[in-house]
Amino acid sequence: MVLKLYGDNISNLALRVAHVLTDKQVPFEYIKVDMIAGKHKSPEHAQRHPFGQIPYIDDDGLVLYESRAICKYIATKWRDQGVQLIPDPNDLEANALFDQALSIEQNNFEPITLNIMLELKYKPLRGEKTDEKFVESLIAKLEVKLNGYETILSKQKYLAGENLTLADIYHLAWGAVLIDELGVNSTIDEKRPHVARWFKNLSSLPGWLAVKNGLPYQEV
Ligand SMILES: N[C@@H](CCC(=O)N[C@@H](CS)C(=O)NCC(=O)O)C(=O)O
Repeated sequence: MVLKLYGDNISNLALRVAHVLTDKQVPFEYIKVDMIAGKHKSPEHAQRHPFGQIPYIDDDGLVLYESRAICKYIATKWRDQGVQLIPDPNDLEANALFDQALSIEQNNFEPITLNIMLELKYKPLRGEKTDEKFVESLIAKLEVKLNGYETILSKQKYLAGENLTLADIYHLAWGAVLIDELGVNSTIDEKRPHVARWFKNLSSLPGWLAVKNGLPYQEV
């Protein structure tokens, strides 16, 4: 049975999973869970995602949520096809550096960029007022974190070493929105040429370009 991805084009995390499925050349059905209509909170979906969120997948009966867990599952199951996104399981050092890079994204990047997104994008969509002072403080925090990124990326091409991994790709979900939609690019500029080179490279990955503006949904 073809893998089903439940998501919505307004969810960048659903697009994260679609990106990885595309890179791994895995055919899938993309099923819309209309977030604006609150469908993700319906009993039907809550049965499959206990937190009433998207994305989640159904791969022949295996229902999996949490976008990073989904992406790792896909990259592992279809290891031998498409773009290689995880290290060789027998390479202890490469896996340690991969785990480190995953942790960097989850602890140093997402908590800040997600909050900037919520303030600048989602609050206005809900008719709420952006807290400009909070955004300023978040951007100041992001600047400091990006100095750490600059140090790492001045020595290697990607966050886990010389090869692209899921850890890099995970930055696109919020990073691309900040830059493409919200114009928060003062943080990624000539002050940090290695971060700029890295992010430009990520933003032009074919898999991301194929999904970033959303995908057609399948009728169910
Ligand atoms: N850590 C989760 C976060 C999932 C998440 O926050 N999804 C958003 C859409 S991008 C959502 O469903 N928000 C609605 C809600 O949390 O009620 C993941 O990576 O999948």
